[in-house]
Amino acid sequence: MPSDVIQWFPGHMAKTRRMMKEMLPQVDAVIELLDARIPYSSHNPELYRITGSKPILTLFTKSALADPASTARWKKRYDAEGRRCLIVDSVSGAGLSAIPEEIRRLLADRIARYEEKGMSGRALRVMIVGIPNVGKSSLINRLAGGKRAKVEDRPGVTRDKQWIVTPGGLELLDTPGVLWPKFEDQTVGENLAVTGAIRDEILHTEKIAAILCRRLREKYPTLLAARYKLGDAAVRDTPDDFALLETIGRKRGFLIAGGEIDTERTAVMLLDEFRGGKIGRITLEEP
Ligand SMILES: Nc1nc2c(ncn2[C@@H]2O[C@H](COP(=O)(O)OP(=O)(O)OP(=O)(O)O)[C@@H](O)[C@H]2O)c(=O)[nH]1
Ligand SMILES: [Mg+2]
Repeated sequence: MPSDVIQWFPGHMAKTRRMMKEMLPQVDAVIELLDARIPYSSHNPELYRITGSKPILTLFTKSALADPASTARWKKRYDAEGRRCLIVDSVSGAGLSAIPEEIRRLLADRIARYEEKGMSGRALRVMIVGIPNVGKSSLINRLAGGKRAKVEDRPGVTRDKQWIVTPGGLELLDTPGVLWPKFEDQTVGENLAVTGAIRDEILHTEKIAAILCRRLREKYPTLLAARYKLGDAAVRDTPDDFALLETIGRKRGFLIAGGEIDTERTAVMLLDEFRGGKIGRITLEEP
């Protein structure tokens, strides 16, 4: 992965880690958002160590963009490991109504203790964590009703922590997205780049798009062929990923002076269409 991406992490990472540790004693539970298209790459490997014994609810979010069969496999894996998890989508609203109940179930002991102390009805405080652009603020807005937290389709929108009260008796702590580099694994960096968790300004767009071509060719050749009218054979037999990107550009008529293909424009288009779910419901990694 581009080394400039990795250089970008440390200060930011340390600051958010500090904030998480500082706020942890004030919360009853943590909601971890995983991007259903990349559940492994979007998981913070340090999270369980940082949160210690705090109950965690994992949400596979953006599930409307992910391959439903893959998401079901991920959920099965998490269930088997005894981790609480739900499949949700904050745009369609799918699965969201189960969250407050699941939190209450997770915190049954704590709620009972509050009741013993005559503190029944006390709001449950939940910290929402996840990589940049995964949908933390979108989720909070859906649960709270209305546009309470700022949402944009780029990483790094939420800059500081913010408490938001929901009608369902939850107080949610929005946090800035944070990337946790898994240095040993280049695929993780690629997955984060392709799905939009890393600022596009610091990425080599054509390289990332070529990587996406490869991943789609390997796992979803039929969807790729159908979207760009390539024919299954062309997808299968095109020798290199950059050539495939060029073929897609030619099909779309993205040409520059001299009849050359505008690969930059093709790359931006391909990434946009993938992120917008236009190619199909796609998951890039399996449990
Ligand atoms: N399809 C789909 N899009 C989603 C979902 N959740 C969020 N998005 C989109 O993803 C983009 C980022 O959403 P945010 O809620 O701003 O993400 P965030 O995690 O708060 O991002 P940062 O504050 O930058 O860390 C927006 O374009 C949302 O509309 C989801 O469940 N499904
Ligand atoms: Mg946000």
